[in-house]
Amino acid sequence: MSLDLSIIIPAYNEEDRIGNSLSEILKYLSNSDSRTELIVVDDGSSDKTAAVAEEICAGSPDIPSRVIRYEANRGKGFAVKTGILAAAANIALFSDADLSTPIEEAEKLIAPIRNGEYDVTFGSRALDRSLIGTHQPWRREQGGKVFNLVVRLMTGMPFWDTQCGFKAFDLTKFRPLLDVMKIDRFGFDVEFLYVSKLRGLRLKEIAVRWNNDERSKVSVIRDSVRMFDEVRQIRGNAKAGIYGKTDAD
Ligand SMILES: Nc1nc2c(ncn2[C@@H]2O[C@H](COP(=O)(O)OP(=O)(O)O)[C@@H](O)[C@H]2O)c(=O)[nH]1
Ligand SMILES: [Mg+2]
Repeated sequence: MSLDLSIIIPAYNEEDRIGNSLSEILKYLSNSDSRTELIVVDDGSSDKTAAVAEEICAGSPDIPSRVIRYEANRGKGFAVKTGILAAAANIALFSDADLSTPIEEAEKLIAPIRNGEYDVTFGSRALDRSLIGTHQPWRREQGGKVFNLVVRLMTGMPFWDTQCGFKAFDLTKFRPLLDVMKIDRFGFDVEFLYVSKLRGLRLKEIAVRWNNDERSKVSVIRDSVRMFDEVRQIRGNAKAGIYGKTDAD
């Protein structure tokens, strides 16, 4: 049976949240006629994330699912890339393990890819702020705006929210680009979008609902410093020609 969609959930120390989220996704899938597989990537968790995920998945044997696990924590970017390499469908969606963007929003991202209109679609909290129910803490939200401004200035990309944990890809076009992707932690989203754009894929930022779950795993200081450094690396890689050339070059 061929699959229409692979849903990828990167997960790091998510034993408290992932059970509910996977149950919701499985319920959503059992009510839809899309043939979808669910791939959980346990990013070197030190808790029972993988065991919880396996147990929930085993409860829905009709829906193809698997849990991939590796021992060392490598970062969300590495986890998402691992999921993309394992995906069997031609379209993949990744979502944060806390479902801050409800899984019902998936169709907004997938339909434009299925229709052949776009190659990469990504959720945005900046285009229609009325869709945000629970906001991130004030500092985090302001930090996010500053980060996106820096991304715009440093990469020239015209997007307003590169960091929402809800993105979809035409894998026939996107998977070949993974070879040049270098960023393994939270800056990976910027590299995904930057390289996709550079290599001529069609990108679309799409307003989605968002209800922040306050049990964040992000360490504001450590992860912000890393993310700014990753954006700097992306710019350096671009200048060094690591991402390949555009037609204009
Ligand atoms: N913090 C963190 N999250 C990771 C890592 N690898 C994968 N993730 C996943 O990245 C997603 C976003 O994390 P979350 O704490 O919800 O971020 P926030 O909502 O932006 O504060 C979740 O699905 C995490 O489980 C990692 O190394 N560190
Ligand atoms: Mg979250």
